[in-house]
Amino acid sequence: MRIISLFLLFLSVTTYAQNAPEPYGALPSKRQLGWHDVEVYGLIHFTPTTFENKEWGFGDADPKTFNPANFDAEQIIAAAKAGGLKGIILVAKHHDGFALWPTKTTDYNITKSPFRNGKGDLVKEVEQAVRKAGLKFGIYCSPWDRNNPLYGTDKYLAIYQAQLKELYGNYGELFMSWHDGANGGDGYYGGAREKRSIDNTTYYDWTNTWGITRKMQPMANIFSDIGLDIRWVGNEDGHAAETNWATFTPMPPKGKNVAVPGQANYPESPEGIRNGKFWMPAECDVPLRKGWFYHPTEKPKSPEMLFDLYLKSVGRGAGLDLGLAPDTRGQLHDDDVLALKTFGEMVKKTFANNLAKNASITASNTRGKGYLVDKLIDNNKETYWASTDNNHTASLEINLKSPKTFDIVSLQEYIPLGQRVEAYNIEILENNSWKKIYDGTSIGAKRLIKFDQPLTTKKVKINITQSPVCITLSEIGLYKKSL
Ligand code: FUL
Ligand code: CA
Repeated sequence: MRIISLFLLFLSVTTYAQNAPEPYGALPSKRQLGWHDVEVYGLIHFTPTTFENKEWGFGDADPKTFNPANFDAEQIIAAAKAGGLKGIILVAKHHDGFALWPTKTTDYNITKSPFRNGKGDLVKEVEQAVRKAGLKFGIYCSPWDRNNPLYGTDKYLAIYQAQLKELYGNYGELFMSWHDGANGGDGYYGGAREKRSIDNTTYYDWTNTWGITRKMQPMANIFSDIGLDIRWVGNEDGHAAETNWATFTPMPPKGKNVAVPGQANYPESPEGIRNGKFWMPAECDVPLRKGWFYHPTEKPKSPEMLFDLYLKSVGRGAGLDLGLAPDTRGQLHDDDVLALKTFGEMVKKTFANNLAKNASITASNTRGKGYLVDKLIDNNKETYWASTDNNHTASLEINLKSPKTFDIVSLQEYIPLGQRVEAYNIEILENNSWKKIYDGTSIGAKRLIKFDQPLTTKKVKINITQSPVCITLSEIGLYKKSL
């Protein structure tokens, strides 16, 4: 009797599609899932500040200084695409206040420059090149404006909001709206040349300002240092902490009751917060060169270094936002083009061949039809293996059939159902016994584990040792770094 019922249970589990696991904790929105797909994107800084060889323009540069000898959006975007970037955010207005589009909101804009004889729209040119290349487009419009005479008064917010409306209304669908936290301080302010401080908890009325974003650009992920859709990782070095949760709870600073941009930097930003209230994955922003703007004496990071940052950002479930700095010609320097190209090839070649793709995998537990182990190596992150509801630990044995040499293990959770795994380890079979080679914590959207030395083995085990609920894994990969 017992045997028969066990057999029937086996039959029903393997033959009939099982229910999907219940989601766990804070979940990503559709908009955020779109952002996770992008993984690596760029942030272009190119304003009069480039021509002043500065990082922060004071807001007093003559618009005539904005005079690129040979601006070429397609050159910049082609280089970005070769680097594997899948999105581009353009700084449409930096702290210096110069608008790169023909705005009605301020005279301090591109029509007052010699660019295209005052008839140009650099935002449009970049947007068109980005779309032509099949990339996603986003906008950065600095709230702090060191040129505007009204900055610091109660009249400025309407100007900032009108700028956002122009940008949201005229350049197609945006994947990101990037809101910087740098706020107030000294500036030109229409000639006043003084210091202006604002109360950043109230001045920008973020609730209503971001209401405009939601209404006009529902698919735009709002980035700010304290999050909303995407949180700042807490440094501008391009990496997340080794344990990295996509969930977060923005907390007001001491003595305040709201958390608003410009106040981040609390210790939790790099790691996120386990069981935080919101899905707010981290963006790791870092300039390709030393500065965000082009400076002739600086050099781009090496492809090796970029690859390392990729492992420590995308490979920790975060996004990599790489600063691109066109030079005074209005193009990326040859050194940058080469660094991007080599980095792009490194990522592409390394991850082209999953050495586990023909493996046979056995799981200590499986939910059943629809969630079988074949889903772990079907190169599709929308399909996943899952354990049954009451199995919160599991072991996956990957039989590679013949010895394979790899130095990167890749794991992905099925994040539409939340971030579930809290601890796992990896073992390889060496001289007929299992040897532990790694102990890990968070997985999330993607976890890339890089080993200093290549490992050769016929069998690998992934042991999920801690999870509050049943497990979902959408992909497992073994790779050998190329180049
Ligand atoms: C910072 C700004 O102050 C920098 O100038 C740059 O735009 C960077 C991306 O964000 O906070
Ligand atoms: Ca899959």
